[in-house]
Amino acid sequence: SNQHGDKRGALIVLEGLDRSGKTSQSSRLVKYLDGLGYPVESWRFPDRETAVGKMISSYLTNQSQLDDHTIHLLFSANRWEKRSLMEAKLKSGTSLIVDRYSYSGVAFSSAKGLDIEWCKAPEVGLLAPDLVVYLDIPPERAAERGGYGGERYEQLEFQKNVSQYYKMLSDASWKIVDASLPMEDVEKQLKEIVLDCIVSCQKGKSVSELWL
Ligand code: NYM
Repeated sequence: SNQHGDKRGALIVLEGLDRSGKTSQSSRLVKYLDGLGYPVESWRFPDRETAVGKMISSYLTNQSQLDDHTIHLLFSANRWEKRSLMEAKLKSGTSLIVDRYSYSGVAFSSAKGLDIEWCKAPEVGLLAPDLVVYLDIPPERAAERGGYGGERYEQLEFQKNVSQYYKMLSDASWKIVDASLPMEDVEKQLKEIVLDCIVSCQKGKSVSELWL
């Protein structure tokens, strides 16, 4: 039993290309849900604070070089090291809004040419999201948004390739939001979709595992 009457939290993942607005939208969502009195936390992957996360961060900022398979497994390990805390939070009634998850892992590595099934394998057994929201934006539009920050992967041609892999990974359960709309419109749609999910998880839907 937990302090929220045994109601579990929802695992909600935001996915999308770089500069699709995930980070701004996730902080708006957390403020909104918090205001409504729902226990909620904002998470992101990679989590650059852990030892593994520091290796990932140094790779992304071009301070280190790693084989494509190696960095893929580090991204996955970075999710595995958070799995038990994630489960505990959900069970205690806290919902998590997660900026990127396994879908980023598979889409970005597959876009480099790694086999998609090989990429999915280390994700098997991680917690399955209750909801995946895809912030859909044409790669060209995303690239126009104040430019990229200069990290690895932040290049138009590569992002086009990533978007193809996201399309392959998506299924009918994903909620696709047009992320080229004004921020306020995206925000409004997200609030509705996410609130619905939190309410339905409270009704007792159990937590499942990847890969679905
Ligand atoms: N990325 C992120 C991956 O390649 N694999 C993963 O598993 C995850 C979680 O890292 N370009 C890529 C996508 C981004 C980059 O993410 C860093 P962010 O959201 O910019 O910190």
